[in-house]
Amino acid sequence: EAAKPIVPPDVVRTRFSRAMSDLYRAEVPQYGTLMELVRAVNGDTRRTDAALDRRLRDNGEIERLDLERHGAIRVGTAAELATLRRLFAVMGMVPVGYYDLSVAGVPVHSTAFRPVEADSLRRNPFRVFTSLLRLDLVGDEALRSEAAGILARRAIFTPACLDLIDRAEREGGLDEEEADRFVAEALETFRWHSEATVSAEIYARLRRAHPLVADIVCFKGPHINHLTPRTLDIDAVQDEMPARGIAPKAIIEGPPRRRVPLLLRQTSFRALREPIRFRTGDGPAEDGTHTARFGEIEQRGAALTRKGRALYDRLLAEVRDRVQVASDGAHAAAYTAALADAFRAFPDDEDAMRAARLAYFRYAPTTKPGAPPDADLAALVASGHVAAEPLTYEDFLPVSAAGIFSSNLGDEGQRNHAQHAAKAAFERDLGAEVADEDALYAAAEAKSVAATLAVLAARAA
Ligand code: OOG
Ligand code: NI
Repeated sequence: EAAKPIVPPDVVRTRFSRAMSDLYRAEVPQYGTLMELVRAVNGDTRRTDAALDRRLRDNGEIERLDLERHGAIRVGTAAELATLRRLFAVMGMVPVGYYDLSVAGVPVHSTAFRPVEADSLRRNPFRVFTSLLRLDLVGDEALRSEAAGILARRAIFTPACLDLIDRAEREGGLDEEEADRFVAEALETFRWHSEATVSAEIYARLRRAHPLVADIVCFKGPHINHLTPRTLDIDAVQDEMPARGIAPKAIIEGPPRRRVPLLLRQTSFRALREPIRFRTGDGPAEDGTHTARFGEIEQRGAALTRKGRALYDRLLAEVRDRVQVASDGAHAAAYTAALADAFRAFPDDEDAMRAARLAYFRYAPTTKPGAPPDADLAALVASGHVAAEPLTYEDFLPVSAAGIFSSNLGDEGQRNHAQHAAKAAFERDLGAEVADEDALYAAAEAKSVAATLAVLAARAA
C-alpha cells in the first residue's frame, strides 16, 4: 500500500490555531477588538523602529507575528492530561517545562505544549499552557472525592477526535481530509459550554474550596480561558486599551520596559461574567454566572540563561517584597518605579548581556569577508564577522505573573505562598517527561554557533 500523503504537523498546528482564534473571537468579542489593537500597534512599532523591523524580517518572524498567540486550559484528571499530550503531538507540540502554581496559591501544576524546533517555531509558535488540578491540595476530603467522582464521569474528547489521534499515531500522521476533521473535532474540547454538569449547590461548595476547582470540575470540557496575541510594544497597547473599551490590570506583569526586552511582559483584562445553567433533578433549570475567561496580551523578549534568570528572579522578588500592588490597583505607580529601579542592576545592552552570559543568543555569519581563522566567537562578533541577537523566550512566567492567573479568580492582590512542587507526579500523569526549557535554548544557541563557525571555515578554505 502506498504511504498516505501526510499533512505536516506544523500545518495542522497553524490550521488549529486559526480555528481556535476564530472560535474565541466569536465567543469573546473583546478578543477581536484586542487583536485589531495589537495589529495596529505592531504596524506602528515596525514603522518607527527600523532596526527591530529589519531583524524581524531577516529572521522570517514577520510571518509568525500575526499568527502568534498562546492559549490556556485546565484539566481535571491524569487521563485527560495524557490524552491532551497525544492530541498536541499531532500538531507538533510537546510538553516543555514544569510550573508549580501552588506557590501562587493555585491548586494546579502545569506545562506548556509548544513546538521546539527552530523552523517550527518560525512557522508558528502556537503554545497552550496546560494545567492539571491538584485535588491533593484541597483540604476537605469529602469534597475531594465528590470532585473526583464528577470528573470520572465526563468525556472531554469526542470519539472521532480520539479515533483520529489513534490514526495519526498508527500511520505517522493525517492526510488532508483527516487533518481538517481533526481540527474540527479537537476544537470541540476547547469550546465553551454554558451548561454546568453539577447543581448550583455543588458548584458553590467547589468554588469555596478554590474558584479554580469549580472552573475545572463543573463543566463538560476544559474551555480555553484566554488566547493571547503577541505585541511588539505592550506599553502602547496597555495605554490604548481604555479607549477601545477594555479595562486592563493596573500593572504590566514581569520585567520592566527596557531597550532590550527580557523574557515576557503580560497584561490582562478581567474575565467575562457569563450566564450558565446548573443541573437540577426534575425541577426547573437554575441560572447562574461564571467568570472563567479573560483577555491577555504579551510582549516577548530575550531568553535568559540560568544565571540571567536567577538575577531576574532575585530582582523581581526584591521589588515584590518592597511593594505589593493591591487588588484595586493601589501602589501601582510605586511598584512600577521600584521595578525600574531594581532592574538597573541588570545590564540593558545586548553586548553586555552576552559578555556576562545573561541571555542566550543566535549567531550567524555576516557578509564581511576576511574573518581571522583563529579568532574566538566574541572576537568575531566584535570584528563584525558574526552577528548575534538574543533568542526569543518561548515559555511562560505564570508565577512571577501570578496576577494573570488570579485575574479571573475574584479580587486577589499579589501574594506569596508555600511551595508544593510535584514534578514526578505530574510527569507520571502526563505519561512523559517534560522537556527542560533551559536545555532547549542552550542547544539552539550551540547549533547556531556550530553552523556559523562551519560557514566561516568553509569560506576560509
Ligand atoms: C493559565 C495562566 C498562565 C500565562 O500567560 O502565564 C498563562 C491559566 O489561567 O489557566 O497563561
Ligand atoms: Ni496566558
